[in-house]
Amino acid sequence: MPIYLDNAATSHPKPESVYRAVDHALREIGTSPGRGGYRRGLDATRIVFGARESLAALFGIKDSARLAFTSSATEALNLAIAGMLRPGDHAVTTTMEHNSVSRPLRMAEKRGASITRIPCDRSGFLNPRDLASALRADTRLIVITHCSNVTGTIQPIAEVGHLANQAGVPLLVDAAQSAGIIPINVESMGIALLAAPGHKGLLGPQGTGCLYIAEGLELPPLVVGGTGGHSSGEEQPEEMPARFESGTLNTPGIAGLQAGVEFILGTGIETIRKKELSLVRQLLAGLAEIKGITLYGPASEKERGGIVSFTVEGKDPAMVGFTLDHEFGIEVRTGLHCAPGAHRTIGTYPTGTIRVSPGWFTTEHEIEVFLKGMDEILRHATS
Ligand code: ALA
Repeated sequence: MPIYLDNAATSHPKPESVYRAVDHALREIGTSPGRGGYRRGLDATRIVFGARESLAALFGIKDSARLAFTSSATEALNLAIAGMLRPGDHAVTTTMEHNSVSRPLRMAEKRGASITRIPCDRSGFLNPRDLASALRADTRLIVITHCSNVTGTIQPIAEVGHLANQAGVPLLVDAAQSAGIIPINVESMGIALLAAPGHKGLLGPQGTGCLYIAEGLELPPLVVGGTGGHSSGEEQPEEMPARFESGTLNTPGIAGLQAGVEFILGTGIETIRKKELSLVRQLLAGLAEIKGITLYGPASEKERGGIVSFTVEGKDPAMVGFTLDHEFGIEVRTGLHCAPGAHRTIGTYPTGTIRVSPGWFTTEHEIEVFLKGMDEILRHATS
């Protein structure tokens, strides 16, 4: 088996309970949630309800009905950004965002919204003071990634949340690289909208995600249609979460997602974080010893999620990735990682970086093998 170090793209493998939950939902339940009143239909509804409750417990959400399932974090971010911004509105974001934030914002801009993009420092950090001075009377939204998918930089979300609450501006957090990896509490962090993918740190299958929408926030759905209830009405129902869940939900995916979240709750997010920190520390220390490697992002692992990005002097990141795969059986992601602004910020545009992202199932031995591989690649490069 190859050594998989691309958990920032999709976590793999999954806990056994995730595979079992998907299989059970697909094979034994197999029906649509919220539709049939027969017993298996109700079982499908219970799966979806249970998953909502598990996610709410993980993120400190008081009312799980405020959480809508989506097909991805990208869909959740599109729903939140398109729903919150109208022509003439202003939004604030950073230069470290993934395209799943910056492209919906660009689209809103083309429709008449204005966007302020706050430059981050070379380690990828936002200075909350810059954010405070960017807020205007017409600012309707702050959008920020919790953890950069390029550098792993963890932004000061609680501080940003405090500023946002003081200014009365909703804060939308892209938790693509933090959900299931770094503790998140929407209440204490002042998060009004939280977008998360199911297939990364939450250990669920691809094709799953969710959006938390705080009580009192009104936004239109992206997609309307059948919701299982209120069938006689011509208009989309107002109530959560049906308002944002038209069409048959991905029940097997959601069943797997719940099993992933339950695995996290059972293991403890602090335990998961501790293990990732130790692997990231090992990576940072090992790479720092290899001559010709430049590391990006915060120097301390404590200020990072489970991501380490680097470049190799005189070598295209794509070639290093190819060699790691073909000669050492190690899978990493190379290039721009769909976040060109982040690379402009840290100085690695346009070729990007080599990104290593361990996960819960990564071992110290696998990191050692990777470091040895890098050492060999560098020695060949200079011999
Ligand atoms: N956004 C994912 C990544 O960073 C796919 O790789």
